[in-house]
Amino acid sequence: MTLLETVVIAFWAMLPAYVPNNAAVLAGGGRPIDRGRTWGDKRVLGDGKTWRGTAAGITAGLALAAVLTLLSDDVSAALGFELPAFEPLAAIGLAAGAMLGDILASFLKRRTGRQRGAMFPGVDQLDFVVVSLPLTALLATEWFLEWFTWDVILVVVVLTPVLHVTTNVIAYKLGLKDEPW
Ligand code: CTP
Ligand code: MG
Ligand code: K
Repeated sequence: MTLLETVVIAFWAMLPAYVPNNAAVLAGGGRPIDRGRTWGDKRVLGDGKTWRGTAAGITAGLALAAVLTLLSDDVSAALGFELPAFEPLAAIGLAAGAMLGDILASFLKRRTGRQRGAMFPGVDQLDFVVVSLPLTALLATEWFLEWFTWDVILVVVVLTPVLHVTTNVIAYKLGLKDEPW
């Protein structure tokens, strides 16, 4: 496999985990998951983690996985190498894992005294990878082992922070997000 092929496979395979964060930003608002509760003198998760944003994020990830699955044969033929179709459990692991990772990151941010919206370098960029990949490995083990080879995982770990920073700066400039991270 060439490096370009590995990058394309990594990006394609991760799209159902990438899009939930962006969908949550667009759809967010309403009731916070922690219902305003605190742990000690700090919020459990904060107002930035809502049911609506989470549901929209997971839905968007699943919908994208379904669309990519329909396109995978044609795109694979056009590119000349195989891209993954998403098994339902793989799609769930990627989309729900991404939202879960983001929620866990907010939990860690509050415990470390960071206000809502504060940045947490490293965690902000990789939280969803750290949860979505193990969850997918658990839910769809054979699919995961077929597609997330070590070289693909390495590309994901390098590529994701770059994409994350880029999309967040764009979302900030468009006025969709309050902070550029
Ligand atoms: N959002 C949401 N539900 C989620 C994730 C995100 O509603 N599960 C929405 C919120 O409106 C949130 C925005 O998307 O403010 C940006 O997401 P994020 O940067 O993850 O949240 P922050 O507001 O920065 O809060 P935190 O410090 O907890 O990350
Ligand atoms: Mg934020
Ligand atoms: K986040």
